[in-house]
Amino acid sequence: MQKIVNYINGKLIEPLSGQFLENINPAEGKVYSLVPDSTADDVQLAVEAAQKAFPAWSKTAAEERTKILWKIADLIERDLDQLALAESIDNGKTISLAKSLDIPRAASNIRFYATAAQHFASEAHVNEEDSVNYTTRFPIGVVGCISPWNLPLYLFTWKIAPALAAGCTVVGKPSELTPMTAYLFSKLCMEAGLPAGVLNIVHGLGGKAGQAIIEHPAVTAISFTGGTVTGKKIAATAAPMFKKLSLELGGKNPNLVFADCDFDQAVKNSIRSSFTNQGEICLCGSRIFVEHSIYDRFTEAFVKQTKALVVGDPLQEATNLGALVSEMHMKKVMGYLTLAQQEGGKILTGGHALKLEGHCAQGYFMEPTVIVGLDEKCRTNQEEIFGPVVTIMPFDTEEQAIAYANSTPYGLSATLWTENLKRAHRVAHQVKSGIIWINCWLHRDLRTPFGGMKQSGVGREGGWEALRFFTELKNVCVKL
Ligand code: TXE
Repeated sequence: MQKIVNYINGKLIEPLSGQFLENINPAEGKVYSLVPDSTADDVQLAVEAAQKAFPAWSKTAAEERTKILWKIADLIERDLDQLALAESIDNGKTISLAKSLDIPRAASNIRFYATAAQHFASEAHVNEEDSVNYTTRFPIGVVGCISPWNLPLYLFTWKIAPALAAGCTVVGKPSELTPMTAYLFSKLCMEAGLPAGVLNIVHGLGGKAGQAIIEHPAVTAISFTGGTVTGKKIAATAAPMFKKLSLELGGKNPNLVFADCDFDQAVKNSIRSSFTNQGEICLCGSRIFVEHSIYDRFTEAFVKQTKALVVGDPLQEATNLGALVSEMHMKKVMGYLTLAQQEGGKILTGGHALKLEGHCAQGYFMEPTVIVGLDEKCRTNQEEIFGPVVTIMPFDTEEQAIAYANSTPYGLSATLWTENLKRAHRVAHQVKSGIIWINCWLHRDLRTPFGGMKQSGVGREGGWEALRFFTELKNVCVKL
């Protein structure tokens, strides 16, 4: 059985305890590899390596950092097929999505920050009368980057690329449910000549290895993506230690469809924003609000297209939805279907677990599910389900649509469908979300700030924001 190991101080090593956890292929429901059950001792080794590497890496010329990161991106592209296959097996996502989205985006993340390192500049404030201030930024030190299971290599690289570009050294921890591509990535970093200790990857459980990273006094900043409950716990540990925190947490995103939309585009893209990656994307639009006059027509077309989606073996190119990430997660998602019905919801399509044939017979598959008949306040519409489940509800006025959109504790993203330009801007300004997409979804420009309001997080990733996060400011005032 394949053993994943930690990447510490430039070497691939087993956890000090010798203990491993089972890593399951969710499409087969079977253990297929072992992942280190790392402890605080492994984290200690990783932090020491990162501390040792920090002085040299933080002083390495930006141009040199660019060259190494660029090489890593080249290697990801060279190994695209192998990495996509590994991601699909580890997570249950379709191979087609891993090939078209996850792995290409991992390479883009690295390339984007490889070049950004050279364009990051200081500010100056000149007082004509008597002084000049200049504000410099220094890499903040050893940082912790903790990522989730839904977009494994995509989100892991989204954090470590700006950290490394800024001159920080990193202790990273991918999700214990999807560790494989981060392990393959560590080999690429070695091949690209990343100096020892600059990036360290410690595998293991969140409450053990993850918590040890958060608690370590030498880790100065934490960039975390995951559930809101975990985010609260991390904030409670890190805040009294005055660590810098970037938290990208859950979402319960509204998708507002106005009667004046481009109907076909709205339906087609709402299917994407509902069910891409089995609905396991924090940006998925799980609450669809449709203007009354087109509600019946939209619902009918949406259900028809949902029924046409193929749930199946993630390794088949024709599959639209693969397996959910774990048995536990599938039980959680299925539990919400029971709740939705108790709350008075009617399932128009889906609602069942699926038993596939052949090697996927024991996998965690379920039908994409559409629910109607619920109000915006019920638990089904307030809590993050994080699976292929959406609700559709009608609204009458623009004000009502905005109120519904803002009715949850979350504020990550929102999607609007309307051909009325004034309305689009008016609504965009009133919806309390960090990201608004008008007539599109998951249309990303890596320069833009990424993150949420309210319980969807603290801080923003992306563009300069991430480089600012991984650096510390110093203002120097010179009296003329
Ligand atoms: O995430 P966790 P889980 C949501 C989604 C999902 C729920 C739980 O609703 O059902 O979160 O998923 C590490 N200290 N999202 O349990 O636990 C953990 O090992 C330090 C939304 O998988 O938040 C993993 O590496 N680290 C989300 C990472 O945190 C800790 C994507 C995320 O795990 C830790 C995924 C601790 N105390 C789930 N506890 C999104 N917004 O994209 C856990 N971890």
